[in-house]
Amino acid sequence: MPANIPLLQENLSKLPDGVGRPTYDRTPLKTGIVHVGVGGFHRAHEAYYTHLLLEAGKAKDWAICGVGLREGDRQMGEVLKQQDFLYSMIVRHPDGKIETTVIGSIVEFLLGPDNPGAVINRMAAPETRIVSLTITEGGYNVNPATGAFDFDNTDISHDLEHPDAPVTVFGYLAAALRKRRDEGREAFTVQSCDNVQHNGDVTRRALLAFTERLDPGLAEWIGANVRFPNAMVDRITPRTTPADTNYLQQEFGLKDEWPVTCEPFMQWVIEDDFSDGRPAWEAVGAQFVPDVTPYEKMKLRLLNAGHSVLGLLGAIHGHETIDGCIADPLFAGYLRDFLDKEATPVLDTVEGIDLQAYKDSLIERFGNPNVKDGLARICAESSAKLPKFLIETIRENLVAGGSIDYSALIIATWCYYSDTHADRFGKPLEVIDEQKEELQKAAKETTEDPLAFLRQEELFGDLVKDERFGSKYAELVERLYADPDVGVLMREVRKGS
Ligand code: CS2
Repeated sequence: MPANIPLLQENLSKLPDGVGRPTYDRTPLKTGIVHVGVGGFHRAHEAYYTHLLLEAGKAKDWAICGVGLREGDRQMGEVLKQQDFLYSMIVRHPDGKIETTVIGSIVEFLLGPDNPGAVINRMAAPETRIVSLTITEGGYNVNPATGAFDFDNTDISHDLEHPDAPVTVFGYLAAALRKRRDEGREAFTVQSCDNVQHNGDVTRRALLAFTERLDPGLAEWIGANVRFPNAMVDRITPRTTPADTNYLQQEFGLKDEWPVTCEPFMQWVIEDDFSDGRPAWEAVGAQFVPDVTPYEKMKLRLLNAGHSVLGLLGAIHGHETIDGCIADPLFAGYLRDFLDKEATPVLDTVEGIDLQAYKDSLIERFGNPNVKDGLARICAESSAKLPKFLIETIRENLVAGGSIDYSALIIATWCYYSDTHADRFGKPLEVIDEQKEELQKAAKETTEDPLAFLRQEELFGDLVKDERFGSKYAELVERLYADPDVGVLMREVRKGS
């Protein structure tokens, strides 16, 4: 395809038939949602649900203003701006079918570091009724073991001292909500879209802890007026690669600087608890339920934990993607056993949810050979993920006398990975983690003290004191350090169970 069509509103009509595009008029849309953290996931999930609703003519007041709070968000803002805030979503099916759609629900983007006041004003504007968040598991600034808000964070101290020029999401939310209160407006809903159990409650507690220090009167107003719906969010969204941009170029002559690619599956289960109205997302597949607990627990402890299982073991073994792991019977078998023998027994059974079928579908989704989900993305920020995805499962199995061997090997592998930053052949691995240095320091002591990694209280609480877990972990980590061929240990764990 020789043409080279830059992605722009005025070029939409020039795109070949194979590309879906907004058929709604974007000009009169009102911005009802301000979203903090515009990455792949937001663009493949909330922004897509909202796009579908705009297509159905049901969301004219709910277009999205993207917000970045970090310097690292600048590039996304620039690309979106340059493309009239349009981007392509490439959905890759397991049978090779690919669907491409240009999404039009984002209509604006603001970067906090450039102009904090503009972000505060946008959030405080009368038409804004929801501020939604994908700020990652680690973004809630709470101690993973105790759940307490971390006031030692220097950015939080900054925001307490400079409430009109904040840098953290809590500073922004507090400033915008204060403005709304002072100007006599309704509060907006704060809607978390992160993989955190009871993500709404966690956001609420964090924001209240912060504002109580800042301004107790405001905290009281927030407590009484702001709603924080809990939600389970799901769609596997790998990092965009040059293969994605090249695909659009070659197939359609379309030049999009930053498309998003994802699997066909998507799910969004939300508690219907909004301060000032919401889009009718149920019309395009979202589920509104009174209590999201069973859904989120199931998803975090099966899907997300399952990802970490494959990510950590697979990285050390030398695999590169999730589908590559599933194609290896040892890994597919280990994952299924972990899900059946350790994750499932401590999940509540829920009427209407068939856990066996859910697990079957997970393995199918992970195995999608066209979604090349890199293990580096999965392993990134494990220190924020594992306390939420895996460590609770271990703790509950210890109480119930259940199996813990599969999990012990995963933690041992995490230790090895944090120490060596290399796979079993010595090939360097990309390690991205806010706690990278602390993790490595603790892991390095393993040869002297096999339990050193487990002694990190912030991550593991008092797990190290459990004799059964400690001795299994110590045995596995020592063997892994002696011979990092993790496959041997995986086979043994499976045999022993
Ligand atoms: C992944 C998630 O971050 C991770 O490790 O497990 O990003 C996962 O792909 C999504 O939660 C799927 O909904």
